[in-house]
Amino acid sequence: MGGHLVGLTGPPGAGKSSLLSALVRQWREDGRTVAVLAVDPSSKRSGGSLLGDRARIDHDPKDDGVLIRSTAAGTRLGGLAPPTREAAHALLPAFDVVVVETVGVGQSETDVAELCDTVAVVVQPGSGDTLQFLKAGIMEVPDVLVVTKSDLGDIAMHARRDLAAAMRAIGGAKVPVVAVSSIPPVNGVDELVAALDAHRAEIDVGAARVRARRLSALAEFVTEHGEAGLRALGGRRAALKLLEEQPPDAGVPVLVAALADATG
Ligand SMILES: Nc1nc2c(ncn2[C@@H]2O[C@H](COP(=O)(O)OP(=O)(O)O)[C@@H](O)[C@H]2O)c(=O)[nH]1
Ligand SMILES: [Mg+2]
Repeated sequence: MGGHLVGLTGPPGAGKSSLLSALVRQWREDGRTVAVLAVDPSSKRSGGSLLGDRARIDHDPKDDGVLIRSTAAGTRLGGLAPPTREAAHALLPAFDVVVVETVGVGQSETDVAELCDTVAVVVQPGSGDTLQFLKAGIMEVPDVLVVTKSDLGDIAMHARRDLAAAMRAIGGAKVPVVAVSSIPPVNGVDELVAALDAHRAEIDVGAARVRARRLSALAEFVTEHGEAGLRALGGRRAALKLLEEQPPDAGVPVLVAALADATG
């Protein structure tokens, strides 16, 4: 079965990279190996200034139990490129935890939710992120919610309370809301690790992986053949059904063959 595929997503500046430094340290202390694929949208725009002051994920470069890679965003706004999905699957047998870190814009949240076993959505307190989050309608995405910068005190506690209330209101009361501080004194990271593990323990990872593989094949097909290709197959739902009738690894060739039938 391999490792645990974790998605970490949230707005720029929310504290994802800083949190990953603390998470990687915690996982290594627990004796787990970790790979991080950081999807970098800034390469599409002028320089890195879009994202302002950004922390790096710091780790011991001599520790071969940790692998950190930056990868470019996909063609769709913020979406995951097929090579990123492939890399995530390829790393899973070799690492105990594989994290895909994305900036939460546009398509990326739903892509990450499709790919990963467990998705943590990160918001920072007092930034209007909470409100954004409610408006954006991505509340089905998180398996765990993380409020960062808990060292800021009351505003972090308020954000935590508001998010918990919002989740209860949509029937998501069982989604834990964890507050963390990633700067010393680091706080809440062990609680977050426990929440991620608890989620993994309660899902059917095998079924999630099969579904993720099929959705990856679908995304790859759309990258190659466009929305027109998808329409020729009768739409997204019909294309997914074609994949579901085949073994999990049948993948893109199934759709390409169906496209040839449909257009030939
Ligand atoms: N006070 C405080 N600042 C933090 C914390 N985590 C991150 N930051 C700061 O928030 C800014 C953005 O953090 P970064 O990790 O780069 O966010 P990312 O864009 O989501 O990866 C940086 O200046 C960090 O030093 C925290 O727990 N407490
Ligand atoms: Mg970052």
